[in-house]
Amino acid sequence: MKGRLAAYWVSATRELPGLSGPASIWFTALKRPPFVVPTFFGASARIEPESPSIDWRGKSVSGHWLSRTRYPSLAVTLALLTLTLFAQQQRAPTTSHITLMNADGKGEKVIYSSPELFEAPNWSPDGKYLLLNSRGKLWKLAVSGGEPQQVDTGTVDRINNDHGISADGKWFAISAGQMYVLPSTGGTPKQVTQLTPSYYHGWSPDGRWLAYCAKRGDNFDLYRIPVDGGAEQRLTTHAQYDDGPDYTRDGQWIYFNSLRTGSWDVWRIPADGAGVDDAKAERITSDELEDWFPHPSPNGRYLVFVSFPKGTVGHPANQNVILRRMDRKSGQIIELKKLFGGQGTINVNSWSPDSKRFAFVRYELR
Ligand SMILES: [Ca+2]
Ligand SMILES: [Ca+2]
Repeated sequence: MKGRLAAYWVSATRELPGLSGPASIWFTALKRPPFVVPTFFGASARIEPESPSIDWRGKSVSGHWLSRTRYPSLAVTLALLTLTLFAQQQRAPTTSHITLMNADGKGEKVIYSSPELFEAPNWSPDGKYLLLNSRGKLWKLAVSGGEPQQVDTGTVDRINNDHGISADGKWFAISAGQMYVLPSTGGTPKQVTQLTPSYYHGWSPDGRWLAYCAKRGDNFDLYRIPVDGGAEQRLTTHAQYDDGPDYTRDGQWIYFNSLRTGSWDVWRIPADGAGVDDAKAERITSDELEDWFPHPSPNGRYLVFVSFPKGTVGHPANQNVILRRMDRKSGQIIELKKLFGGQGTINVNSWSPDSKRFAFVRYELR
């Protein structure tokens, strides 16, 4: 097989840095894997032999979906793509405005603006700081302002925007291919999952479980796993894409977003799973907007989520989106703010512990 010319098709099925829609490239290679090729979107792809698969899909460190097909499939080869540069460096130059807002949409306050890409604030349980990711690292930013302080995450970098804080404030969960837990004072992360991709989204209020989105086979579903490690438990089985699980503070429910009706909507399931054929899954929103990342407020009253225009694929960056709020009792939905953002704006729970405010990031092209 040495020297056989092979053509590879590399495509992004979700957002790419600086691009708003799917993109793809062709390249050819005259050698056997492993080798590294540059891609037009600025990162490089590492091609490795592994199994007789002709399709491969994975999630880069910055949350960008990539897939690959070898064509023609003359040999047994698997392409394994690894972004070796921080993809956010290739994203269109944007300013990140880390912003606080009252639960009623008023009182907007930017506490920090940066030419760097900052994403996905969590509000600490003591109310004092936000936890964000930037450049593959983890950062604390005091709610009172000042400069972000980097968190020591040992040898784990390429941390994406799926992170969170335990209810007692002592631990962080991060996603960097696998999920890890580390002390909130910084330190060596302990790997929790055994399979990738696994994207943290919620920490059960009793501290025992991490809920996450994972692709196993061809299906994206919700899973949970004991924080101390162990076997993962599947919570949904529907063939369509499910993402963004977040717990209610009473521990009863997991809210998430799903494409199972053909439009991204908010759904919920009991915290221990949707049951046979997802029979216990309840649809919560049902309009034509594409709703992502519902976050229950600690007092149980509201859900805040981000809505993309109808037909938006995935949760790309640099979109005109709407932060919306549902009253969980009445079901009424109101618009809190139209903004430029999407990916990075509110991927994980960002409510203040007193439920009076929440944090988000909006972006501005430079
Ligand atoms: Ca699914
Ligand atoms: Ca919808």
